[in-house]
Amino acid sequence: MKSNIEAFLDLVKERNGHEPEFLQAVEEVAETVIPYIVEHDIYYGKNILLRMVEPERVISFRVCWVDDAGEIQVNRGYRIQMNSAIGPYKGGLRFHPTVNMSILKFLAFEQVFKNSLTTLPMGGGKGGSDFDPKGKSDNEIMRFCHAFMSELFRHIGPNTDIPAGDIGVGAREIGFLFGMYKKLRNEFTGVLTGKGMSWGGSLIRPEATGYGNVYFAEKMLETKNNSFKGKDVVISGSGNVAQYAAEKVLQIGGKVLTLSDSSGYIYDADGIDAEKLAFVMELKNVKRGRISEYLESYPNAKFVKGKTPWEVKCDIALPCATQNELNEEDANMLLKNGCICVSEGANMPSTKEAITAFHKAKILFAPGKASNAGGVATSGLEMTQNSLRYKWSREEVDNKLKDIMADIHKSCLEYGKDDDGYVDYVKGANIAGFVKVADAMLAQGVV
Ligand code: NDP
Ligand code: 2IT
Repeated sequence: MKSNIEAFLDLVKERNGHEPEFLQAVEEVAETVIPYIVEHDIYYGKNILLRMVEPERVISFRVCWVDDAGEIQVNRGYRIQMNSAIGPYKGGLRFHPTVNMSILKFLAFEQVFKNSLTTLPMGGGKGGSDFDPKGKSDNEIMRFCHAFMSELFRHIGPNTDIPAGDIGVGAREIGFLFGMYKKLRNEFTGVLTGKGMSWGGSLIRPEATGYGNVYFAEKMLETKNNSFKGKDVVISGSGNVAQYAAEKVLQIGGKVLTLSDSSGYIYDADGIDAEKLAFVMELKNVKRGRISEYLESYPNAKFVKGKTPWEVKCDIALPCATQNELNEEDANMLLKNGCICVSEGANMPSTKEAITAFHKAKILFAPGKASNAGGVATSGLEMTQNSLRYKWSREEVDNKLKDIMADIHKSCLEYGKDDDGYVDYVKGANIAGFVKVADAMLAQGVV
């Protein structure tokens, strides 16, 4: 006879067979949550997980815009409104040529659990476009964002669905999207988060995902009476999450050895210090250059083309670029080199096989839905400030972020401890995230 997990996954595969990333995210949750459901009568037999894997609504739309050469371009826009049991849909927008239904459904599904873990009242959603921002002028970005919002505006709102940034969507894009929303609705509301500081944004939101990931890793290390002090840290990516993860690691005494982008990684054996990080921020955020250009200013470093940084010996690894960027071979290399802690800043950067290797070796491993939740949590704090028409200080927001990351860590311990005392943070995050959403769904009936 098939197990409950197999039967469930067969059904999900039958319906979504062509969506590998979505199936990967669902499988990870099913394997940890179904045994919990089976043991708890209030959840058993209610098809709750089957309801949770079906988006409440999927919106797909055409985005037409004119490029600088006068050519008409056509892209696809999406918004997945996954689950609103505990609050309005909330989650980022990704602009990247790989964006499709599978990627966005995996991200939206993870978002539901992540948002539940933050302790704030936010449902889960995700959206974006297959638009490629690389090499586009500011005017092209603006025209695309305006065209994208000229359809999305009718599906979102400050009490309905509140998008934010993700890969390819940062402060510049949020500005253009907000401008068009405000014009079309004639309303100044907190409909997007990650806004600029002079027009409703929250202090610490730009830093929050990277900082939060490091706060979470600190909590994990504390359980082993350990810390970042004097540790070698390998980071992938060089965008928003990677930059602020690096900044926080430096502030608490770690040494950052690598950063990367989709072309390869840089390895600086002397460490990427605050001055070098400021250079990277200018290079990536203002000049919109490539990470390999780091060598033009710091020729002692090396650039390893076409590879990920997991082959560099380290104590702590922070994958902060994209999904499935760390596979089984990478995991084994990290373990062989003595890595004691992996904390995901990106969404689903480790493959299933890599996670199994970390668990087998019993090292500290945090899944993104727990460790990168600081970004959306601070988005939640931005929404609160918008509703209050008030602004908290940097210190107030940072303290709230720290408290939230500590609470998420506590929830993982509550639900993730194995019999031998090892903490399975994947199990902990999945079950803790599930319980709150499932309770709300049960209370609201079959809708
Ligand atoms: P950015 O667009 O700021 O940066 C993305 C970085 O990842 C870039 O360095 C980019 O390199 C690299 N990257 C993207 N795609 C690939 C790829 N296919 N292979 C290798 N490298 C790649 O995005 P963020 O920093 O905001 O997001 C990074 C990750 O963190 C994503 O998984 C995102 O979902 C997750 N996340 C983001 C949050 C946020 O608040 N921004 C919150 C929680 C999670 P290149 O320039 O070459 O494309
Ligand atoms: O994956 C994520 O949590 C994000 N991209 C941030 C979402 C948000 O609404 O701030």
